[in-house]
Amino acid sequence: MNAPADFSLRYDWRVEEIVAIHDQPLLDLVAQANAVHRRFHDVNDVQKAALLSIKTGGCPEDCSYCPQSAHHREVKLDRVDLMETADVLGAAKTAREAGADRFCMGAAWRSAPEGKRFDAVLDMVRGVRALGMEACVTLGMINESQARRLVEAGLTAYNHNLDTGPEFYGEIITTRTYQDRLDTLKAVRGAGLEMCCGGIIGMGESVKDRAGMLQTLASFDPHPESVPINALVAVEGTPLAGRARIDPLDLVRMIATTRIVMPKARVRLSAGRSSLSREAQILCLVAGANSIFYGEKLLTTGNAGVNEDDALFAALAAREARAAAS
Ligand code: SAM
Ligand code: DTB
Ligand code: SF4
Repeated sequence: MNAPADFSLRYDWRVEEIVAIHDQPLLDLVAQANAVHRRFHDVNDVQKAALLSIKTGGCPEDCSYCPQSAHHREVKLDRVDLMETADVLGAAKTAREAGADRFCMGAAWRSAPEGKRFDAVLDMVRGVRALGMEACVTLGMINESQARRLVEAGLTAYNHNLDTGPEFYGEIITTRTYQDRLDTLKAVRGAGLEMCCGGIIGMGESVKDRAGMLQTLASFDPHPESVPINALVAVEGTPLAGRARIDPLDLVRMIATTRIVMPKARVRLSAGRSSLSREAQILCLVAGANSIFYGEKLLTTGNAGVNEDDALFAALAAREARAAAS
């Protein structure tokens, strides 16, 4: 059945409806997602977002996928305290020169601290904005006052992921509840910040769990402005180290479904991209992804190489442009 594309914005999706979208024949799903994508976006606009870990490791949370959790003692990772502002801004400038227009800074905190360290993050945000880039931070939980100060510093968006559906969540994280995450997202939205919120596939969850996460995200009005979809990077020493890599077509299905239920969002093809072929990545873009993390490193793990990404973008360009470049 080739369902006609529905271009309405809905906030009342049911999990069963989302599962039905996700499970339809792949070519129907991709065609439907691409139609929605074309209706709401310029498909040639694929945003490059750079990512930097500004405070690494030693996190008190026990997220079982995460190499930065202090609970996973077998992980080989050097802890690094909050970086100097000048070094962060140097990295942002380099990323801008390489073609990134969004700079995302991640800190391994349970919740954002107060005092000198929070003030330093505000300086980083101001500095990134002064470079003419979008600025996004992910600092763990924040309260309304911190969200307001981030807005005043010019922050574009706050990233805080739901990670998975509400029913599976407790299998992955025990130190912070789903409701804690929703409260942080409420503070983000309440302050007028753009919301960047998504999750991870490949942790052992079912399609219903994936749909449960999308249903929760799509019940925000307005929908999150950006939705990162990560494929698990199974890091040695974490409890999920033994998980098999997902089938790239599962990622395509997840991205297409995200695009259909949240038509206006920037859907970011995030962690796990380095193990995808060029063609699988292009299929993700056809299915509605319109942003990638660009740069050799994610937070602590490797990303697709910049040379490969430049080749990917060259392959996407018009033939005349490709000929001129060669
Ligand atoms: N501590 C902050 C928090 O959790 O909100 C910010 C940093 S945290 C590393 C940001 C997100 O990265 C997580 O919510 C998760 O979705 C993603 N992530 C972390 N480790 C990952 C992994 N091994 N594979 C895929 N995604 C991962
Ligand atoms: C998101 O959803 N993915 C990014 C960003 N938001 C902060 C982080 C991916 C981290 C992958 C594992 C690592 O490199 O440590
Ligand atoms: Fe800490 Fe964030 Fe990693 Fe969880 S995902 S352990 S909160 S850095």
